[in-house]
Amino acid sequence: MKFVDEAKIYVEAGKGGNGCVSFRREKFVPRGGPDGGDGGKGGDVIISGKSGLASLMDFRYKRVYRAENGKHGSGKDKTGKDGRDITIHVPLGTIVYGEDGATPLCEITREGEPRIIAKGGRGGRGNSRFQTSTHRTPLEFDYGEEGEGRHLYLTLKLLADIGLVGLPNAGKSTLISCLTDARPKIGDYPFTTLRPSLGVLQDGDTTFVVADIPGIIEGASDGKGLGVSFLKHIERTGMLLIILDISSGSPDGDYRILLSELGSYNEELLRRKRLIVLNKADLVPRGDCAEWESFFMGKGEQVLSVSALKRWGIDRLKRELAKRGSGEGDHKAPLGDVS
Ligand SMILES: Nc1nc2c(ncn2[C@@H]2O[C@H](COP(=O)(O)OP(=O)(O)OP(=O)(O)O)[C@@H](O)[C@H]2O)c(=O)[nH]1
Ligand SMILES: [Mg+2]
Repeated sequence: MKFVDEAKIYVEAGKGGNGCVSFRREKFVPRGGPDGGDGGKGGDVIISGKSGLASLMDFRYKRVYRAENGKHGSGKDKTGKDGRDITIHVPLGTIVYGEDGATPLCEITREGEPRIIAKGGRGGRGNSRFQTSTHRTPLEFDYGEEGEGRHLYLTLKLLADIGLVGLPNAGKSTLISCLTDARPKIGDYPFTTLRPSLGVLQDGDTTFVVADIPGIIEGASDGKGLGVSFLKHIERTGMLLIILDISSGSPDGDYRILLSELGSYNEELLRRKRLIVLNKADLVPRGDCAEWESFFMGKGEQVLSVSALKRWGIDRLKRELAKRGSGEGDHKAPLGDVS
């Protein structure tokens, strides 16, 4: 399955209702004046941010969004009803482009903040609007205006505070399910995770959004495995957790591969705050943890050993994240912005 972080949709606002041509018919009033009402306005198509959504998957199944047309005007100067607007809910971090895919129309970064992306057509005027002192039986009316229709191209970069990076099978998904409310699929085979998912880590008053992404292998930046394009989802995180399987036989080699792939994707990721998490500590003798910890500390890294499976060291990890994450506020999404 391909990760869906891009979508093309077509939106069409409602057409305005037509104006009406009508004349009063009343008893004892032989020639009543015009009383054709105006048409109602077509509904707008609105786009709005919604926390809790983490992918553009839904747009794969429904690609066309139409707002309701305005109703036609009618006699007795009755204005047609306005068409209902429709609101398209997109995940926070969605960038909306026009058809060319190059000009961003808007970026949705907050919950709510509805924006009109296609305007409904105006209702047409009924014939009573055309009456003048010399023109008493007007037959003129307007048709309702067409609603705006446009193709949109949506892309999503997840807004996460912390990104989990590791080789396939290192235990990233197991770890995010310990740290947060997310429950991604866990499997004892590589590439269990095919698309990024988000979880919310709550520690006291602090809330972080953590992103679990597919595993990276050597050569991923040249397209091996699932490639590295999903790294865009962690490009804006404030901190990276480098998850190494301590039982793999070569955590140092794994570490080098990961840094090299991260660097090939974007040099800047290497300067990002990071913490090395040595996972699967339950599978090795205790002394090995201490040795690898000092090995990585010798490289100037911050390091912690945990077992995501047995939940060893998880509380300590949470505390570390809370402490570090609160240091620099630049990437930290404010509370209420997160799902
Ligand atoms: N013994 C042990 N096994 C673990 C630990 N953490 C994860 N595992 C196991 O390792 C396997 C892979 O775990 P996942 O969480 O799916 O790994 P992942 O890094 O998300 O893998 P991909 O999504 O394929 O990249 C599963 O069988 C887990 O049960 C741990 O701390 N100790
Ligand atoms: Mg996984």
